Amino acid sequence: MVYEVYLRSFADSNGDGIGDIGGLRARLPYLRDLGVDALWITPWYPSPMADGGYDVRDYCDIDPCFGTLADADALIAEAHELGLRLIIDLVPNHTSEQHPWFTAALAAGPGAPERDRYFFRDGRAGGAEPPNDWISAFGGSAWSRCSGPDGEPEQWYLHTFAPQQPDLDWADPGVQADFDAILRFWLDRGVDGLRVDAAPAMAKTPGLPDAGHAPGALFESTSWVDNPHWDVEAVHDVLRRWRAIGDEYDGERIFVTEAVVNGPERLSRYVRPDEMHTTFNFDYLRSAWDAGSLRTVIDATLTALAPVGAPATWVLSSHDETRHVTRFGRADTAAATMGFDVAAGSADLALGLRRARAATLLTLALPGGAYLYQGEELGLPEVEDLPEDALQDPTWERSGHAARGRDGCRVPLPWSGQKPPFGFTAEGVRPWLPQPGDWAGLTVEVQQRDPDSALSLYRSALRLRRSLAALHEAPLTWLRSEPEVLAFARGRSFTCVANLGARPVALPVAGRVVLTSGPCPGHLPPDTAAWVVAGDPPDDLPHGVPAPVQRTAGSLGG
Ligand code: TEU
Ligand code: CA
Repeated sequence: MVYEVYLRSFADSNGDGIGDIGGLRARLPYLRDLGVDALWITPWYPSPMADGGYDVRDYCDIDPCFGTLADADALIAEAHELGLRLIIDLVPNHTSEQHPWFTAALAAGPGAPERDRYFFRDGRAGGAEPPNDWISAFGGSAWSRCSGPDGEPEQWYLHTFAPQQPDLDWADPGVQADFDAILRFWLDRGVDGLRVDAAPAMAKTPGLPDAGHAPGALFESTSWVDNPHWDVEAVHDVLRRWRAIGDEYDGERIFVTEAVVNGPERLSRYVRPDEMHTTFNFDYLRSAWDAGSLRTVIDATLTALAPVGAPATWVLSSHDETRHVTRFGRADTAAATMGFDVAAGSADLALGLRRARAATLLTLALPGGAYLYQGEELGLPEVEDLPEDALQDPTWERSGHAARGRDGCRVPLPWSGQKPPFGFTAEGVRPWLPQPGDWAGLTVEVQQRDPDSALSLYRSALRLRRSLAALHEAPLTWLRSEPEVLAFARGRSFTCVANLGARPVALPVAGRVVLTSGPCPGHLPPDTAAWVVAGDPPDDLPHGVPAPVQRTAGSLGG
């Protein structure tokens, strides 16, 4: 299980209100105790932070607000000592507008070779209109116009994300060679893997033809077919090149791509044997809380990955998505894109939490790897009422204030205490995003004492997941169940049952219940999941599995 650390919001060690490497180092034992195998850390490079660090000014250093290279080295060493592997975030599609490559390209002027690293083009309509109809993931055109030294408007440059994030042209040999060196820089320092940001953006159809986007179209890449700026075949040349580099290193160095593409078959292409090891499964994240949809996604995922032999991944939340406690508490439980779900309506958080707990047991029982986003283990909801003047995500401005963006899932974690900053930073310091005043009951301090807390559930589930051999290797087999129930076996000894319907159901399998996501008074209530093992429970039943008989080792449904 890989734990996503959104560094700015994890823990602050120096009292500036921004999470940092020191804060993470201090909390590594917490992550080990949670049962994490590896950490993925969001970008920590020097950055003007126009997009939370996904706008990189220097790929081979650490931003002073996060620490130093020496801190990074210490983190890698300490994580390894605790048996935790470390995956860093590589942002190859675009740099910061302040990267020396881009400032040099701007200064060199139209036609200069410095501009070949990026996409500079003349505008249409005598220069006044963007070169084509491509759109930005944060809203609006994907092109911005630059001005010359005299202030006169000149060429346009491409940015799939914010204007502060100009796209690199990966057909350029210099770009390719420089990133080879960047990969080696970090692999040499001992990182165990790289998460490849926005991988489908890394190739464009030559000639940059129009995509045919309708006016006002959103960046809905899951529905695009033959799009000239997303999921273009040449992306895979880059991935193969990197895989070859990773394979030169000792130990297991892994790559995981972030690729929001059109369905499992397209996704499976990112994990062919000579490409990446794994890729995030956004179809699972986007699925509604609905047995039929989830079952379809699970089957389609496993079917598409089988021929390429890559393990599946399962993910419910990330720093880009509405937290799933909130999502599952809404009338429409499917995920929207990057905070473009402002009209989604209010959420019943008690319902959302019940479903989120059930979803955790479902997710952790599926074959393959799971990703957990920080705070998910605390059952944190999306913070939907951040004051407008606190919002920092470029989506907010780029959408003309139509979408609040992703800040609501990035609020700093509550560790301890009764009021903000809840141990995230020094007492009296304002975290970079304000925390809700009513999170005292959600802190790590409170939850680790409560056997019924979300944190205790995650610890128990992760502990069991390690100890139950069936959850490591055995394939998934669906069991006969009511349509609104998901029931599957892993091998002969383990079953997961989740009731997504509105009525209680009898547990459709015999065996001993080793963990449930909520109270199970003789049956499986709505929005509840259970893990059942054949025969005796394993000797090392997780500590943290609470005493109430109906929740553990009781036999459900007779
Ligand atoms: O996200 C970008 C990305 O590829 C997807 O999130 C996709 O654009 C979206 O779901 C629409 O289909 C990554 C980072 O995770 C995000 O935080 C950054 O803002 C972005 O890249 C730019 O680097
Ligand atoms: Ca700090």
